[in-house]
Amino acid sequence: MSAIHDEVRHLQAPALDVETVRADFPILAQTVRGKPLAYLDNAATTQKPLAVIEAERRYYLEYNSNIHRGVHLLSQKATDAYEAAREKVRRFLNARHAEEIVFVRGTTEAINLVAQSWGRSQLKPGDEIVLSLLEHHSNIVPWQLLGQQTGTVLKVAPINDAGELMFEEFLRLLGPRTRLVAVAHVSNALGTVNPARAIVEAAHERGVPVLLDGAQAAAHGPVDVQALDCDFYALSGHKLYAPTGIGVLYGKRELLEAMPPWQGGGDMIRTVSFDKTEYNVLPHKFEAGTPNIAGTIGLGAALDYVAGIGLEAIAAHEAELLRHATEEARRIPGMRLVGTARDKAAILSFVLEGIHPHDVGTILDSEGVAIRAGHHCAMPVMTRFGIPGTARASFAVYNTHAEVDALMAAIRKAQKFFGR
Ligand code: C6P
Repeated sequence: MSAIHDEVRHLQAPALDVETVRADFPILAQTVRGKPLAYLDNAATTQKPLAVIEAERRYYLEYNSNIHRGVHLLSQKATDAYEAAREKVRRFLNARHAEEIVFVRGTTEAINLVAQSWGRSQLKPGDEIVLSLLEHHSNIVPWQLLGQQTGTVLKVAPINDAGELMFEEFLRLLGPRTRLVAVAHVSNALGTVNPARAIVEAAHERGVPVLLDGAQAAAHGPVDVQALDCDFYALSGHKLYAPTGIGVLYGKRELLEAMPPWQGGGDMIRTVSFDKTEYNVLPHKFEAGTPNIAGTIGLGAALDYVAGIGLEAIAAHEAELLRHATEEARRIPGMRLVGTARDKAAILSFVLEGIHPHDVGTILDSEGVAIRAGHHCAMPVMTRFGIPGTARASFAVYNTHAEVDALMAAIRKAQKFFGR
């Protein structure tokens, strides 16, 4: 993975005992349509380890209560666990301050928050936001909505045939009206790792802040927001072994402090009268209403779990799975990889000649192999390659060589079924 992840490859990552890891995920030990499940849809969402399920269960069984409100013991316990999770996220991202960590529903909400709070308060008609062609719809549509509200304009950096950002073209788009760069750290459709550090450096040289969409990066290698020096970083817990409905917006403190709240309600205020409301301090200013307390505690447990294995070890394991899968894929006539960037995360997107990706997905499912098929909420990427969609296998810490082999066997079966 990217500049920071490059270093990872050279570290002597401790070997990962995948069978021990799998024992933490009982859901994997099932058969699907009479075949052992090979769950290769991790870019959509990962499975949850027992430690995460247990953390949520314990919260509901032992100290379910609202936070930041009650003087009673259960509320204090819930508040402590919630704020402890914030500190775990701070450590995970190596953020400077815990107030820079805002809990949101996921990456989508994080980006919408920046668009509606920072964007709406800062930007003027004709101001430009630079994206890449690799973006997920969650990093396109919020900026289009902002454009309708404020008159801002999108500029889109192209990608080459390998699915890599064309860096020179990207640089050319940074002009006097550029106010923000918002790009994926890792592409969900192709697995391309963007040169995040170089993007930030180039943007900062021109005084432009950068938002990184880390939805597909955070589970696959260490992320250090201080080393990246990005201004905003968005991620989803559910792609990181945590529950659904919880995610994170990291923002540099001075930026978050200058931003107005985007939702009003309880917890985000200090005083309210009908004449005037005084807002709460960071990060509570952005956390209106009762949050996903159980999910946040679950996210904290997931980060502990990942730290226990080590992100370097996870990155090395997944790199090996991707290497094996890529090598095997190249042996299959009629199978074409879409996205062959030099720097790729744990995603194998492909098309089979003459077979619609949805049909590929259906046949693979009948073999117990779970993948995603379609445009992956990245339609501009599909348009760029002139295809309706791809079949996408995506790997996680618990996947095995045998599962990659099951994927390849199922692909050959699909080809046979369709007479290819
Ligand atoms: N991609 C996939 O199968 P949410 O839905 O808010 O947790 O994440 C949105 C999102 C934003 N950016 C990127 C790069 C993403 O990959 C995703 C989610 C899933 O690829 C579901 S569409």
